[in-house]
Amino acid sequence: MQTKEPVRELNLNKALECSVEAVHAAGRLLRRNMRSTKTVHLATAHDLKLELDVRSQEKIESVLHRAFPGRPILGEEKSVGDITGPIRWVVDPLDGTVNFAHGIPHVCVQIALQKRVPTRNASTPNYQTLLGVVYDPFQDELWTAVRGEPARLNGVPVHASNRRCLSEAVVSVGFGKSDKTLDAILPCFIQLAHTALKIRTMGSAGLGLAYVACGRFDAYLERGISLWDIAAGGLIVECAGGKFWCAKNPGDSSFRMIASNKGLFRQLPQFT
Ligand code: LIP
Repeated sequence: MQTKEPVRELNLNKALECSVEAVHAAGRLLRRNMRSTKTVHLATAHDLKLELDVRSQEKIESVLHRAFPGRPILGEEKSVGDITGPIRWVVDPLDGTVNFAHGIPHVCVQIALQKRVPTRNASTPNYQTLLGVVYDPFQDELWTAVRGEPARLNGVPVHASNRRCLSEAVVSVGFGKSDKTLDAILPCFIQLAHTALKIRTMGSAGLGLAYVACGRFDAYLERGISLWDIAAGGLIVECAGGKFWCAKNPGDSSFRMIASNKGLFRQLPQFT
């Protein structure tokens, strides 16, 4: 059943509660299977898709649909319902799949709630993120944000760092999945390697953004990234007083993005 849910009846508190329940349910599944033999559904030059990506999304879908029947889901593994409608979930059931496949406990589960906003170009609907949840099941760290309210880590308000000098900053860079995005980001990586205190590349965009929000990273940049990788974390960065910028890459559905504290943003390589 597909409902054309009126945006005014959003009940963000209930949406936040069921998002937290969903990421915890998916997190338990990932923790249980961290040391199991992984079934690989797809392997490319710089990426893997696991059966557990699908199982995690199914777990999330069942929680979200129980609370909000018929609300569309734009998910990394599949989409359900009309994802161009007035309201939608955006779900990354396992962000950091290659880390997880290699037993590296640096992964997260992400859920965002978005509403469609007016745009001049009706053929490409525009969305605003109202709510974001990022959960690291191995550190048991839950970042949450509702637009207009403080970002929180395990319920405690967090804020982006206040470092103003790139030479004092820890900057994370994501390398994406294709040679094209690698070639595009490497010049930034080299520039930052010489100018920042340290560079880190960790393999989870959601945690990269969450770390900017709580001041562990001072900035995070990536070129070829999907909406589900950044929707929740981007709002969390903004609600933590940081700066989040993203733009569609020409010719495909990926994004380039820069997240940082307010003081460093202009010192970072700006993506054309
Ligand atoms: C990953 C991102 C990461 C990026 C990887 C991959 P996935 O998401 O979080 O930042 O560099 O290529 O896209 O595929 O593990 O959900």
